[in-house]
Amino acid sequence: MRILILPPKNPDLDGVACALAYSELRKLPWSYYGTPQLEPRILIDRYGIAVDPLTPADAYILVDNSELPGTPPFVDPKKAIEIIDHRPSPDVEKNFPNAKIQIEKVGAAATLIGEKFIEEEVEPSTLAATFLRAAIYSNTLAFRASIATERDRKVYEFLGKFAEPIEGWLMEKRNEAYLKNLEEQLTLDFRYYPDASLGISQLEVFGAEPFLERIEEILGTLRSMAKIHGLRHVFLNMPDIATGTSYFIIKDKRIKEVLERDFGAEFDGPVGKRKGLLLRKQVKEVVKKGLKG
Ligand SMILES: [Mn+2]
Repeated sequence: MRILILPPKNPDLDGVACALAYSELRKLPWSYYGTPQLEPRILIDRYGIAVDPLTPADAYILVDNSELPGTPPFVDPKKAIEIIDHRPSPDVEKNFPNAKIQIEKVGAAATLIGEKFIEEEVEPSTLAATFLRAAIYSNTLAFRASIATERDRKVYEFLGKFAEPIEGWLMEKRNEAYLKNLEEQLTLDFRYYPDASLGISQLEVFGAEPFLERIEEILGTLRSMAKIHGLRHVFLNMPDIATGTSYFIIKDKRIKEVLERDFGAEFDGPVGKRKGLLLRKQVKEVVKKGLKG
């Protein structure tokens, strides 16, 4: 019986790290469907990772995914025999009736895979440890995100004995790629909410200065996104993982008022900041409410 390990479609680093490391632990092939995101692409290039062919298997193990939309289209959900994820998924038992399911709320699915190495007393290879460790670091925003748990920290520390410490390098590479394709990146990670005529772009940076030097360009991109989608209000949410400071780039007076009042942001012209990282999912409802009120 051929069993294939798969991360979600277009996987992020968490998904790729889980599949790669679990493949090592279980001695099973892994592959991915779609295009890996920027961070896993950087590491796949660095280490010259080749995956097993993506052909239908007799059974599947899904990692960092427990939902149908994230599941590659050729996978028959009835053939999923194991699911490992870290986000609640209410219909998981209905959607994957034959799977052994492990869903536990930690900062990264990579933490759950790392724990299996610890429990089974297996030493991970440098490669597996490096991927898992970088995934935990990135997913928890360097442990500054509220989703980070003690379990994430523990596994991160354990993996440190085997991994190459590449997190800083990876964050710098990511910044470089963002700076090279700033407009594209802002457009890619733009979400909009027609009910509030609001659009929010997000950029997770590691060191904000080089981005703050390009305010006019950022404002220009936001303006054209507003125009394209017919939105009255737009801004950029820019958490800086290096310092744990959140930046907001914005011309809109009303949004500034909401961010000052509800999140304690301090503005100097179009740039606002506050201590502590805020993600778009944390600010969007508050801003929407503020715009309506
Ligand atoms: Mn994940």
